Amino acid sequence: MSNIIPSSVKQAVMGHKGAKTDQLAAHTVEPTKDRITSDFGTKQTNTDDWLRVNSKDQIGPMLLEDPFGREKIHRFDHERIPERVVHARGTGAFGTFRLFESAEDVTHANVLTDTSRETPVFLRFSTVLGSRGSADTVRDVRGFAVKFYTQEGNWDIVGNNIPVFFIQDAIKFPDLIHAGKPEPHNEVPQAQSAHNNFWDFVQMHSEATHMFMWTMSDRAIPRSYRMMQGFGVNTYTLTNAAGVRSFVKFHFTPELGVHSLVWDEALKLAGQDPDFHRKDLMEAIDNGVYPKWKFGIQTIEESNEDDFDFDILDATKVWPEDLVPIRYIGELELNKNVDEFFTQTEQVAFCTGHVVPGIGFSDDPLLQGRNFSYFDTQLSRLGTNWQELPINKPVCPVMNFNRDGAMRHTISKGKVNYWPNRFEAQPPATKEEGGYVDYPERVVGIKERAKSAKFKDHFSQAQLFFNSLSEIEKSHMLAAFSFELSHCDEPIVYERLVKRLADIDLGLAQSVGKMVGGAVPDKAGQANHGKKAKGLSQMEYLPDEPIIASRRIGIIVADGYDPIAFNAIYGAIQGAKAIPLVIGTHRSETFADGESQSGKGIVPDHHLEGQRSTMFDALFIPGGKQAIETLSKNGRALHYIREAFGHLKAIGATGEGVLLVEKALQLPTVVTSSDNEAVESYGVVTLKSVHPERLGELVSAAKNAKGFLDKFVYAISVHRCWEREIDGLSTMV
Ligand code: HDE
Repeated sequence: MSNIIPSSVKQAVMGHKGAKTDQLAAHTVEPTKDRITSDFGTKQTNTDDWLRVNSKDQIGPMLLEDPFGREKIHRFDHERIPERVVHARGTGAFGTFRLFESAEDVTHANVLTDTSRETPVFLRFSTVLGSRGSADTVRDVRGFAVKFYTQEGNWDIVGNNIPVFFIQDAIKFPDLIHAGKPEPHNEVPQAQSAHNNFWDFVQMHSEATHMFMWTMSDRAIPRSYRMMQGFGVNTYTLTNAAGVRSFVKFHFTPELGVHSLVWDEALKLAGQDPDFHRKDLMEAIDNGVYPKWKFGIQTIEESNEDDFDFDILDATKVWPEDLVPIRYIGELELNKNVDEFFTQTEQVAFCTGHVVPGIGFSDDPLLQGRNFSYFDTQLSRLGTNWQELPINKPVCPVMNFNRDGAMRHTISKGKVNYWPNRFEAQPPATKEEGGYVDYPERVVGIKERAKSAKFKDHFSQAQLFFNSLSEIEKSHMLAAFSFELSHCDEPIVYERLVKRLADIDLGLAQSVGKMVGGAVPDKAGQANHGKKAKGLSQMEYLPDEPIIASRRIGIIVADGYDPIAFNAIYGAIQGAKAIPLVIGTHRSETFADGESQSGKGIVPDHHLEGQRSTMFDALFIPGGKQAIETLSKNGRALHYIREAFGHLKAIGATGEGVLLVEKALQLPTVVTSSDNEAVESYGVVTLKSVHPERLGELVSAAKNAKGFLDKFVYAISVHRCWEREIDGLSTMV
């Protein structure tokens, strides 16, 4: 049942071409049927036995002389390169950036003004703290690094899924990362901020407060890379043709809405499927459900720089959308998976310093440090000539006299390697010819190690963020702090942090304090200003329509399942571009009710022990008397339903399947089934008596729709049934 990709979609995926993919093709080798050779091309007769001196019937010593044996082991010994010092764990894909509105009023960058262009991109998502082999679903910031291969050179936005950062000045980065990474004495814990050192550091650096509020929110446990926002975070600049400069922040907003896992699910997935996010991205692209983001800019004219009560160059602050609206001007789509992980996703090298004419930097003290760091780190990770690696090459011509260095590939002809020279070498380009012109900025000041006064406000926006969250998000934040601080065993760490929370919200500080122990504050440190802002709660980012495209829906069956309900729902899910996956009691042929003699069974995609409920967005149980009798005696099947309910997922059941849900949940208020019509209660959609007409066609999914299918699809599209949590039902199963 697993081949759900229509061939038309497959062709579209395979046929995707672009300037970058064409360029990469020249470096790509297809698998061949050629005989194995050494690295230098000599065919081998035996690749299994090292050359050795044997005596009769007795194995003898191996010879160092064997060049093939040595070559193979030597190549293997040196396969690893240093992992990224942060953001080591990641995954990437190719795509296309399209502009639908010119931003020529603020920039002369062609990539942001020429609406007829399609710019190829490579996007790498990552976690920050974990090593290359760590799990995808840990609580952490996610990297969102985009390389635009523009006709004027590479432009990199090396962003995150959270719009602010922990520190204001790049010089603090090594301390921050040392504090967050595993502790030095025992290399524990992996990929977690839940430890003494992290909370010790961020408490002592009050500028980190705003950001740690975000990492304790659901933003740090995304459901999918495809369902999170991307932010450039730092303040860049744009300059228009008339030479007027604006400050800018970059935004990517996902078409599918912003959704998260629930914490218990994230914890379990880290063990059950550490590659969950990687696989999710590949699966969506393979199925032709291309992830898309709207691309937006917030701009502030240079002359208005001082109009705000925060410094617009401070990366610990957002520019509230009520003050500076986002203008959406383009769209980014991912449409091609990588051909090889190492040479593409691992070797891709992003640098904040890579900008194109019309885009520049500001004096943001974090950005300026980053401009040094990214270039520098590529040297230790990839070596001097990293810019020549196929994935990093621009699609436009490169011409300069940078030469040599280890592993130089390009063969540059000619007698000179300098400019100017006695030949007809071209001078550097003028602005009109597309040359990069640095903005002529007057800089006068005192050389000192200090930042301006506005950088000292560390709590106002942390309060703004907290106040703007929904009650559900706030309760998740309380749970997150409780989890994290309960992993800190030094009272000085959690007591101080609870006290810090009283600078944001006294109620939050008291609730966390009670959970984690130690003194519970009785008065606020800094009074909460009570203000809220638009765009901070992720609940604001739902898709415009009730869509379920790319959602994974598990259909639980056993021998004797009801084929009418099964086929109707399976087909409808496929029609809505979601992914139906059949879960059986085993992965061998399973027969529908009355079909066991016909020999035409289905082979489930998985069995109940192989893939857990955590891997699906919703469950459907089609019923069938014999099937439900079997499943009622199967503890794992009952646990599946209970767990999915606890994780607030939509559950659909028809016929005898309703009895299984009743048995699993033991919550009479939830399964309020009726014989003849579809009923929805707490995201559980049931229909007792199955008739194709009552199942309905998928016409218009909506909460008050009549048919079973419309109701079920709507319940999936809203992502989670929050009412279960609000009414305290999710913890009862
Ligand atoms: Fe990074 N960061 N960073 N960072 N960062 C790296 O560069 C650094 C910061 C971000 O998928 C490193 O190539 C400093 C903010 C992403 O390959 C390194 C500072 C934001 C990635 C580095 C920051 C980021 C990195 C490690 C403080 C969000 C992964 C490997 C001034 C806007 C890129 C590498 C990829 C990677 C330095 C802060 C995002 C060491 C010094 C703020 C998405 O150069």
